[in-house]
Amino acid sequence: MSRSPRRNVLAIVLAGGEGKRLMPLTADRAKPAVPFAGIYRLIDFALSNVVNSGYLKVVVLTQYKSHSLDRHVTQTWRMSTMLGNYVAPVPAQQRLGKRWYLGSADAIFQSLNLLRDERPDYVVVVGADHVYRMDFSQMVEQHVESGAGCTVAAIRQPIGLADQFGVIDVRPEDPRRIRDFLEKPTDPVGLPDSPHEVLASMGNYVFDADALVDAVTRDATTDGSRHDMGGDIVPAFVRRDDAAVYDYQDNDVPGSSDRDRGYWRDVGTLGSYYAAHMDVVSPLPIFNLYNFAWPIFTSYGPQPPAKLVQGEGGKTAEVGDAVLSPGVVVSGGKVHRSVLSPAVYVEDDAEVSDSVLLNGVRVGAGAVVRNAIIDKEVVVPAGARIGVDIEEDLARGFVVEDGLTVLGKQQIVPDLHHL
Ligand code: ADQ
Repeated sequence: MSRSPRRNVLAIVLAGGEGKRLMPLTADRAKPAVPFAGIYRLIDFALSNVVNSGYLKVVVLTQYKSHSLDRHVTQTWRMSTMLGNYVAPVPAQQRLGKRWYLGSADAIFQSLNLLRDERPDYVVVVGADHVYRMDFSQMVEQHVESGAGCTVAAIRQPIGLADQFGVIDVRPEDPRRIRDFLEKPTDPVGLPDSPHEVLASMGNYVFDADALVDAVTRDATTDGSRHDMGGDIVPAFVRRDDAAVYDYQDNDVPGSSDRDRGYWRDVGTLGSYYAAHMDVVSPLPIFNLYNFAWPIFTSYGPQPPAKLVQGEGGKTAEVGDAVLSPGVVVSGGKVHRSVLSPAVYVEDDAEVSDSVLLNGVRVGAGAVVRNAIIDKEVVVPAGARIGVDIEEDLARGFVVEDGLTVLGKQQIVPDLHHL
């Protein structure tokens, strides 16, 4: 937990994102509610970071398909942790006309009453769809020292990904000041010392509270604004030469090892979502979920322990390099390099490899699942094959992307012979 001086900080977690590129996983849930590593939801990482940083006044701004997100935030963060009274989900309030939030800045504008009530000196604004550990109090200290009205957290990313991020250009004479900020540029320029990389915004910001209120209020009546934190608010601070950058590499989270210090994954696509899971599965995990000095809080309901048992045919379950959640049963099947979420059932002679199975997926006897992401409660019938033959997968209407076969929640697996 953070040991920095106590400051009057309100944390705002932006959790209204749609996550179109994660379809079909976001068909029924907001991106921050997408499950991760078996027992977590993406939002648990942002909320755990906020709370471990010592900030107990937290609001979560939700909108798009927020039902399962609200339920998770309420169950995990209001009821099952000691922090319950502090974390409040705030649905789109439609205070200002009958509309939902336009962009992330409008979400804050529509919730300005929360700032008036809490009267913070500083506001930490964070996204809810990344996997990482970060002590925001270290960023707040640098923000206070810098005297800037806005500080943006930054990390180096490959230049090929620049069109997914806000790209930061710093002053050569003062590398902590932002000279230019381009939201998702299509013709990025690499860093002087590393032309294949850019300095990307992590979508996490610290503001002087007054400066944030001014900025989102002014933005609300600005013609042509998309009312977006990265697209409109940060550039406005930069134009006034009032924006600083915080280098994530300077962040020192208690309990981090050399291997996972500086780990940050934007899990915005199916490929990156899958890759982040493989980081957790790897025998020496690149992202360490066992850092109890900086716990990631969650809840997953009343599940019994995971169990590996002999199948009916007497075969022993074979499991290696796998993450098993509570409620999992592997009965004589084989599981390798995979994440099994709560209540996944793998029957006799079934084989699951290089895959991510979400809650309650059932893999029938003798079925084969490879290179797949399978959403909640899908039943893979006995003997079926998924991720083995792309033509077969396409013929059955499955999403095939980034070399992965992806099935949506409760999607039916048709019998190939009846197509
Ligand atoms: P994006 O992630 O593309 O880029 P956005 O879609 O606005 O930006 O999402 C940012 C966060 O705000 C997410 O957590 C999302 O869930 C949430 N959000 C979006 N619209 C919202 C709304 N109307 N109400 C509440 N929450 C909302 C941003 C920055 C880039 C930066 C990347 C880092 O704009 O500059 O590089 O994040 O991933």
